[in-house]
Amino acid sequence: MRKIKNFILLFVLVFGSANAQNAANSTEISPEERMEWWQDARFGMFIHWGVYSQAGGEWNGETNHAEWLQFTAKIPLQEYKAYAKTFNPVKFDAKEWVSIAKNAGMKYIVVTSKHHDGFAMYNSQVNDHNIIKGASFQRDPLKELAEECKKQGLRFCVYYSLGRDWEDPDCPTGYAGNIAWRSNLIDYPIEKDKKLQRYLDRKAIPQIKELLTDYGDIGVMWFDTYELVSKQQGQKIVDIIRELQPKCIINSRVGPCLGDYTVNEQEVPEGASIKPWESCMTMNNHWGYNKADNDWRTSEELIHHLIDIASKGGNFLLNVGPTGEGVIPAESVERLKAVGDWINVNGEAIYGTTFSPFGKFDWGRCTQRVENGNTVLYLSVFDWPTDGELTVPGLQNKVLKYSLLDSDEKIAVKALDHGVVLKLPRKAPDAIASVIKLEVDGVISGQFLE
Ligand code: FHN
Repeated sequence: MRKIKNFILLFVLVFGSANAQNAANSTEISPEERMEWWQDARFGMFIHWGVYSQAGGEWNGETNHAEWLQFTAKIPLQEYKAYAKTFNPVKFDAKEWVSIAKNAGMKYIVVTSKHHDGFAMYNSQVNDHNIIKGASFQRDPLKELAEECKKQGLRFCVYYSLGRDWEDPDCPTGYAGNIAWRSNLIDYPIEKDKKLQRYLDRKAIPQIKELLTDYGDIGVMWFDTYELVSKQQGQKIVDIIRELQPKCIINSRVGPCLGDYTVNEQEVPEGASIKPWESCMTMNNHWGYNKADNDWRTSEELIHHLIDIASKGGNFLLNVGPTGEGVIPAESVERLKAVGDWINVNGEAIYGTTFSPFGKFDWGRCTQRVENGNTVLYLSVFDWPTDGELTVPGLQNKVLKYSLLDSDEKIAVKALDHGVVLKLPRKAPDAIASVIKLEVDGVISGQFLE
């Protein structure tokens, strides 16, 4: 079995681009061509921002709410609509948000166009439950973000809550058999009368079409919580997207067994995968803004997650939850600056690389890039050896070039029977992760972890 996996690994690494080129000559777009920019990008910003953000997690003395505010605080729809009317994020600045993402080394942003509350954060013509007609803001933040992304060279992508919508009367829920578990039973208590197709036809599909028509190139349609959406209903949505924007990537939450890549939420898989995948993660414990939540992941954790995910062939979608005034919390900005400082020096170990041919090392992680028939390995060392020696078990290929990414100090390489040992400076160039670059002869058909 391992020989088959190694062959697939070799084929993907060496011939993937040829396949994309063939497709580029035809009118069809191959999956490899569609995914190319995204797999090279490796790192994006997730933005959970809506009416709920102005509560900062607080409601009637409770402090653990966030983007689920309407549901968890049991707010009747009319009261929520009245609350939405007060939403006026006067400090929102698309240029500032996109600059923060760009300086962090992020290559795309995924922003909530409509979360489970059914409130459109853009100028939707489908109904008045949106930021133009249903709030005080009178501006279209998605339009501003789309334009700013284009100016700064990031891909603009949108999140859409597909199977949960607490504004629409025909949105039943029941993922994994949990009937009505995430439905709005306050305003629409008779679950059995709800017809999902009516909601899809009346609201979801028209809004998906609006987003793919009025906001320029959409890098990814990031669907969430498909709940009772069938594979057939999901496939129809995929077909609509392919028709409107063939290059738009679709994640796996558009329906059962559908989509261009797999989503992992708040976790990093143990092993690598040859298929495209993404881990999305919060910086504290909430997606939407919660002012009481000060349980922040450290910058070191975030940088190690980025490297670990890339070493397994995945993308890292890291979330921010801006305030009701439209400000990204200082704690998030501080961490994103630290990630940006690291990636500014070591980005070539992340962008355009793919999974480690060796799996994980106990001292850190490895990413690789095949160039002109040779392999460039990036060893990201989390635990720098105190004795100045680092063993790379399993590396049998001849080492042609070797250096530190973040230092001019010299290193040495010595071949062993089943790997190499590197002689390193006593002090790590970077306290969080120091990168050693090795160029080796040929392609490595190492072990491949599923
Ligand atoms: O319920 C949502 C949640 O609010 C958040 O949007 C996450 C992001 O992936 N998705 C759902 C939970 O899986």
